[in-house]
Amino acid sequence: MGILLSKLWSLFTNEEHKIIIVGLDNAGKTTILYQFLMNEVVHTSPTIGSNVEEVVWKNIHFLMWDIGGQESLRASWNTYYTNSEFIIMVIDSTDRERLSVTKEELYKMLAHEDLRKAAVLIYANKQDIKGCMSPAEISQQLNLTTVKDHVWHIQACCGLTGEGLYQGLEWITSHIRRR
Ligand SMILES: Nc1nc2c(ncn2[C@@H]2O[C@H](COP(=O)(O)OP(=O)(O)OP(=O)(O)O)[C@@H](O)[C@H]2O)c(=O)[nH]1
Ligand SMILES: [Mg+2]
Repeated sequence: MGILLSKLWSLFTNEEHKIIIVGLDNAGKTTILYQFLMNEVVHTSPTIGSNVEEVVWKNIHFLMWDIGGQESLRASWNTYYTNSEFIIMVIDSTDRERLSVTKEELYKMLAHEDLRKAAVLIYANKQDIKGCMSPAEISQQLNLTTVKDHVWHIQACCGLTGEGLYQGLEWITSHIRRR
């Protein structure tokens, strides 16, 4: 009964869930953030620093931090980690050359104390481009099945059309409800 009441309480108090959106430059993070906010494609330029927006979906409030992915900015990603419940890692599925760099960044994050309890949603973005890597291929290259200390999920998507984005958010939502 106590758990039920506290769940109901959290639904009505509009408690905010902090999400950090990370990934290499040009992956599509800002495009995805504004798809969630406005359901449209905005013109983006490389993010210096971060963008933060509140997104409400199915009555759940998310505070989404979109962090610049350029190499010089990656060292400061950790300043955003505190209280993050979810990591959304966006991958440009055409960028085969840099998947190993993404992998390095992912495992660095998973080992970080502040993200110990964070769940990870990986967006295999740019699925509209012919010849891109499939989620299965990305998952294999990143060795995701060996990740046991974090809950994770990989979702194919297209930031331009919005396809797959809400399926990812649905996974996040169901994770929140299960807790
Ligand atoms: N074809 C295609 N292009 C996309 C998709 N998502 C984003 N883009 C394009 O990719 C480019 C980079 O997108 P951004 O959203 O600015 O990338 P970012 O990850 O925020 O990059 P940084 O801010 O530098 O870290 C833009 O030209 C987008 O229009 C997609 O699903 N398909
Ligand atoms: Mg950006």
